[in-house]
Amino acid sequence: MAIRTLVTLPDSKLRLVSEPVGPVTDEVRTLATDMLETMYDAPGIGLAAIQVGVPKRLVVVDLAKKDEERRPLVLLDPEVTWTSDETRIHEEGCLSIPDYYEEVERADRIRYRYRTLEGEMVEAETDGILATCLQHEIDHLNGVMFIDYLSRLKRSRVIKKFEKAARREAEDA
Ligand code: K2U
Ligand code: ZN
Repeated sequence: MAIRTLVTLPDSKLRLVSEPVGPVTDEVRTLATDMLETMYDAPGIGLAAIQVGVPKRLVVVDLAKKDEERRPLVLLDPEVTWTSDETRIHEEGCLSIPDYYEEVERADRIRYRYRTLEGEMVEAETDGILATCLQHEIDHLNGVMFIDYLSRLKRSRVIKKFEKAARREAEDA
């Protein structure tokens, strides 16, 4: 078990389109375990493998509150198969864009499909924060981040802010 380093803006790795997971090996199981540990430590309620630098279509989610029993979900090659016309607006953040939150409008309900670590195919429908989180995470697998839904001005400002911070860090190193 290990807490892995989070990839943050402006790292262009976050723009990669991740590859299908393929066979469930011990390496995949260890990655899923490490992703959950990294997510709980952050803390967050979701994490995509690219956020720890691995371009594989693997997502972990756990909506359990701090004082609740953990309910980890590991989704291999997840896909959104249907979205409702109705939308909801939710304030989003991202572990790869620390301390930046903006409202994003997404489908209120979704149907989604994924493979489990045990090799089963699961299809389900959800709404609310799980629907928001899964759309956010599956976007990450396609190199899309929530700032891509903002105005060009807001997006360029936040990217410039992180580019400036990265330059400063490189100069101080
Ligand atoms: O992908 C990530 O960076 C994980 C996000 C997932 C997430 C973003 C927006 C809305 C729901 C889930 C982290 O969990 S960021 C922390 C967070 C938690 C709840 C609401 C907003 C942000
Ligand atoms: Zn994110």
